[in-house]
Amino acid sequence: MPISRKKIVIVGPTAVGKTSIIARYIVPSFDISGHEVTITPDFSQKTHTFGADQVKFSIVDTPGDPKHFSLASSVFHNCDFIIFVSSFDNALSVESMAPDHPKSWTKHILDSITDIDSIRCYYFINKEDLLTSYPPDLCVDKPQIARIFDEIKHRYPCFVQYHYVSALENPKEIGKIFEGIAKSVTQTHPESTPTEDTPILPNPDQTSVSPCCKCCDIV
Ligand SMILES: Nc1nc2c(ncn2[C@@H]2O[C@H](COP(=O)(O)OP(=O)(O)OP(=O)(O)O)[C@@H](O)[C@H]2O)c(=O)[nH]1
Ligand SMILES: [Mg+2]
Repeated sequence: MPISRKKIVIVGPTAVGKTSIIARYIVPSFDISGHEVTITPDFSQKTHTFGADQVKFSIVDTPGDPKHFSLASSVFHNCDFIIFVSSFDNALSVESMAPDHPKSWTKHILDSITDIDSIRCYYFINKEDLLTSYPPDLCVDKPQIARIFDEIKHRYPCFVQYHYVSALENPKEIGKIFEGIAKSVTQTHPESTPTEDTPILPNPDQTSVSPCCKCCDIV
């Protein structure tokens, strides 16, 4: 069975929901009611199977609090994907993703990575559920996010897509987005190692790829 092993690192300001997104992706029924500040990188794994192909993700959760976040750590070593996370209720978490922001997350991280050509990045904006329960002026609006994503993608073409998510209300959609990323691995990385008795055949799943969520249609 061809197996691809890929490393995903999740980054972004504190309390935007990085740990919650991962927890709900790994176990959709996971209770995410509290904020337990992540203080050191935390590792989890999940495997996706597409016919005869397997994609094994190692996922690294990182601290968002500047007291604990450190680029000196080796978390980005051999990384394949980086997911940047902001949240709708935190305007600064969105603004600070822009490459020209004085404390830009994208610039800070991506300019420090030497083999950036081998990395693909995604941008998640979490807590979409708050758009319906919070006063609109307390939430970042979607056109602003689209503008900032354009700036990011212009500077860093390694960005693929952005997704509105809600770890609280829609873990299924988060699962689908990760599944879409895994599927892209089987399509773009034919170097995955087949065993002797598994000849490389077209993967039947590849012919039926549909947008993995509603955001895929906009970007
Ligand atoms: N309303 C809402 N709350 C959420 C959502 N996702 C996470 N939260 C809440 O946001 C808070 C912070 O979530 P975490 O996942 O701990 O945030 P984090 O980004 O890992 O924070 P650090 O570890 O400090 O970097 C918690 O109280 C979660 O319950 C969501 O989709 N909607
Ligand atoms: Mg955390």
